[in-house]
Amino acid sequence: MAPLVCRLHGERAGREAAADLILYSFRRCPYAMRARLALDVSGQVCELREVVLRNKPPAMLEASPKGTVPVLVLSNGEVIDESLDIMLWALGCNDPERWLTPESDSRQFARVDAAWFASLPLRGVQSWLTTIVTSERFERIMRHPAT
Ligand SMILES: N[C@@H](CCC(=O)N[C@@H](CS)C(=O)NCC(=O)O)C(=O)O
Repeated sequence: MAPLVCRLHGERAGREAAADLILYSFRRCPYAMRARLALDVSGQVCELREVVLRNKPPAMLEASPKGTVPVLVLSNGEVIDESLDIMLWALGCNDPERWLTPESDSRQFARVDAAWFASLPLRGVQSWLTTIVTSERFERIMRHPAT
């Protein structure tokens, strides 16, 4: 069966022509989530290969023997197997929303102490974060691959 190709940036997800990038991912893995978000915001089109962690595909282990997701395989065969590096690679290609140059780093505490985060005089960051988690993009990168 042809691999499921997910257009991470765009309208559709479905079976399409092969993409230049392959992303081995696990939908609920936070590391894979952040990689998918950065790839999406940067406009990359990936072939999304959802992995069952207890039964990893041999091709993924061949690309990255350490066996964690996400793993991004570039068109030149280069492998990026750390989520932060995938984010930096994607945003280094294209960062239209300026994720690499945020106003403040305090957004990382939003989930740790929500009341404290809400009390900060950072309306721009708060509304930026709300925009992300309520966005169509977030919904898209969290969509179950089977749907
Ligand atoms: N430092 C890695 C951590 C990735 C990671 O630990 N992913 C977990 C899933 S959330 C994983 O693949 N674990 C391997 C396993 O459960 O077999 C990254 O940021 O990409």
